[in-house]
Amino acid sequence: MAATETLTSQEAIALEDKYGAHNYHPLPVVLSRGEGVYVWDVEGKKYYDFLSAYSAVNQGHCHPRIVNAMIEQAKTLTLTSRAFYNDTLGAYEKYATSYFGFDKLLPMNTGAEAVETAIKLSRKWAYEKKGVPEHEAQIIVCSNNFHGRTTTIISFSNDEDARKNFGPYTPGFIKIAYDDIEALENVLTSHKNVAGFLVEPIQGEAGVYTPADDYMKRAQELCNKHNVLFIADEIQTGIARTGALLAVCGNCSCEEHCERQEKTYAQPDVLILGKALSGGAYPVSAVLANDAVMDVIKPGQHGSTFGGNPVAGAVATEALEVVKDEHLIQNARRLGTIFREKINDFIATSNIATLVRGRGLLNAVVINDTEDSSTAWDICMALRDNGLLAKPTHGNIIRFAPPLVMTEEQLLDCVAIIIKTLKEFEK
Ligand code: IF1
Repeated sequence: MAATETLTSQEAIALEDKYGAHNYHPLPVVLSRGEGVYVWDVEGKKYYDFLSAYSAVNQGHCHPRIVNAMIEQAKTLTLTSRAFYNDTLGAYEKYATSYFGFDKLLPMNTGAEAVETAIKLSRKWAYEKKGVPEHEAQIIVCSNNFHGRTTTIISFSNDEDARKNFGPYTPGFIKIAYDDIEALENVLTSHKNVAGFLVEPIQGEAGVYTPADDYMKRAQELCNKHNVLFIADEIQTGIARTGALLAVCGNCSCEEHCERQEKTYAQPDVLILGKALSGGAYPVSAVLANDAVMDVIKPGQHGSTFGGNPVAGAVATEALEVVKDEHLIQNARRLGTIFREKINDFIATSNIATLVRGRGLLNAVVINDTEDSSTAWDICMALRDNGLLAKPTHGNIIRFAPPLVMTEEQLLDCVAIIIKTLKEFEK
C-alpha cells in the first residue's frame, strides 16, 4: 500500500498505533486538510479547529501567503547550514528584531530548543557580565510550568509524567509559586547568583492560568533591581494570541510596538518565540535580546543545522506580516471578549461549567467535575461529533484557542456548538 493511498480514520489510527511510539494520546480524529479556521478528516467531515496546534496556527491553516512564501523559497534554496551565509537570514532578523523591539535574534527550530538557548544565554551572561562564580548560576522558574521536553527542561517541571524516570536531572533551577510576587522577591533577596527568571505570561498547560494584571510588570521591576534577566516564554502566548503582540505587554492596544500601559506593560530582557512565528507551516523558533546580553554568545558556542535556514526566514517573515496586515491582535482581543461574555452568560444558567478564563483567544473552560474525572475528555469527544475540535488540559479543563483569522459570525456559530454540547452533559 502506498503511503499516500487514502485511508479510513480507523486504518490511519491503527497504523500509528502499530508503528509509532505511544508518546501521545490523540483525540480520535484523523485530519487530512486544513484551510483557515477549518480542518477536514479523511472521511470529509469538516470541523472548527479550536486548538490551532497549541497556538501555532494563529494565522489559520495553510495561509496562502505563508504557503506561497514557503514554496517560492523551497524552489530556490532550502538549507546552507550556518557554515555559509544565506541571503534571507539577515533580512528576516532585521524585520523580526524591529517588529519585537530588540537588537538581535538567535534563530532555532523548536520551542524547547529556544528555551534551551535562553537558558544557556542567561547562564553565560551571568558568568561573564554579572560575575557569578563558575557553575553557581541559578535560574528561577515557576511551579506548573511548561517549557518543553528536553532533559534539562523537564528537570524543572513538576509534572510527574513529564519527569519520572528521565533523571538524573539538570541542577541550577529554583522553583517558586506562579503569580506570587513575594516568592520571587524572597528568592531574589536571598540568592546572589541568580541569572534569570524564566516565566510564561499565562500558563497554558496549567489550564490557561492567567496571573494578576501587574504580575509581569512587577516581576520585571524586581529582576531589574536585582540584575537578573527577565526571560519571557511567549512560545504559546506570543504573536497576537492573547489580544496583544506579546502577552507580557498585558492588555495594551498595540499594532506593532506596544503602547506602555502603566499597570501591565513589561519588557523582557530575553524573549522566546516559536509556534506561530511560522503560522504552523514550518518549525521556526527564536530568542531575542539586546546586544549587552546576546553578544556573550560567540562563534562555536551555540547553534543548529537548520536554525536560520532560508525557508524558515521566508516563512517567518511572511507569517509576521500576515499578523499585521490582517489585524490579528485586534481580532483576537475583540472575539476573545465576545467568547468569554457568551460563555459566562451560559455558565450563569448551568451547572456543567464553573468558570471561563483567559485573554484574547487563549481561553479555558473549567468543567464542574474533579481533576481526575474524564468529563473534559468526554465533552471533547462530543464536541468532535458536533464539528468542533478542542483538547482537555486536565480532567476538568478544556482549552479553547481557535485560529485568530476567525470571523465574528464563525465565533458565534462555535459558541452555539459549545453551549449545545455542554448542555448534553448537564446533571
Ligand atoms: C506537546 C502544553 C501547549 C510551550 C511553552 C515551550 C514549549 C511549549 C510555553 C515547547 C509547547 C506544547 C507542546 C505540546 C503540548 C504543548 C502545550 F499543553 F503542553 F502546554 F501548547 F499548551 N514553551 N507546548 O507551550 O515547544 O518544543 O513543543 O516546539 O505535545 O508537548 P516545542
